[in-house]
Amino acid sequence: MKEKLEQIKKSSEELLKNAGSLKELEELKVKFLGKKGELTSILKMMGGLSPEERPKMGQLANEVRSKIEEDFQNAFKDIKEKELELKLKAEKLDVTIKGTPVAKGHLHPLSQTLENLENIFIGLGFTVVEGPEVETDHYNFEALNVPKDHPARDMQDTFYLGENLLLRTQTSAAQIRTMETLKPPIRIICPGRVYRSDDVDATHSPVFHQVEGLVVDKGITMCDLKGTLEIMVHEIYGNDTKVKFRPSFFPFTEPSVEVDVSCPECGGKGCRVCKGSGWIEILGAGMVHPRVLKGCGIDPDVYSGFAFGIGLDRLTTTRHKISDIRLLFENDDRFLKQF
Ligand code: 2NM
Repeated sequence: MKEKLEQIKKSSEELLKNAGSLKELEELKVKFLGKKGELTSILKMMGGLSPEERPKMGQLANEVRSKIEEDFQNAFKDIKEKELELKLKAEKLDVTIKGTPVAKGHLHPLSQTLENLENIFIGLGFTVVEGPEVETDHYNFEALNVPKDHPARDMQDTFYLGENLLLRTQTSAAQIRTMETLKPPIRIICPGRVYRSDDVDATHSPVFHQVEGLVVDKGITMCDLKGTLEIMVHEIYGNDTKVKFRPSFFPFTEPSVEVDVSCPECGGKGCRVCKGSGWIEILGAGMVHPRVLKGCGIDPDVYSGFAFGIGLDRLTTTRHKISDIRLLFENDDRFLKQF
């Protein structure tokens, strides 16, 4: 029996040395220490020993069992460490290797200019209001004091979608709705896409963008209009830019003006961009016509207001010295990347 125990101890030591995986070890553990394992079957034979031999053999058997158990524990520990080491090696990441650069996008130059304008006017206490692109004849023309026979209503200039529906030719409709629903003081800007049946060339597109502004309160004058627009121009083109107000005509304002800025290309000397004049027209404006105020339920004897319409596309092309408006709509990445 003693020999048998020694032999079990030896063979377990031998086999443990060669075990290469956790699975193999588990199998060996069952083989030696399990309920039906070699050691257990030896211990079952203890009953047949004489009373003198039994304690000695018992002690030896316990020693062998402890030794084998200890060996297994150590073997488990070693293999686990080895396996972890292998796993770490296989999954090793070199965090110092350079990554693949991902091209960063940015806002379209029109969106950048719009964001600039919105921030300027929000800083002056304005709120941004938006409206639908499909409008009724009433909001696009009638409420703006555009007479039935005005040339702007002509089929040639306006995309009609039906008897009364059309693609808005300006964003004023949103301002009319605001005047109908809110009491003065009103300070809003309405940015958005507008449509006119123009032929496409370097300075015209049937789809373009406007930012219209409106202020209505007691005692609003032309001075408020001038001061507001000068702040905007200086923010967009720089403080050295000169601003010129020229008399003009719109059905919805009286008096009306067109606003020019000194040419950002030549500084006013005259060049190809300003067609030699030294000035570039960027917006139309004026004092809101009393008939427009009245139509919205605002008493023109108590309140007055100014309004303006900025061409966002023109503002963007001139400030960035872009020669052709079509570049803004073609989405050529090589062009857009520059802004
Ligand atoms: C322009 C020029 C001048 C304008 C007028 C109004 C409203 F709704 F108050 F009547 N909104 N925008 C206006 C005035 C627009 O665009 C060149």
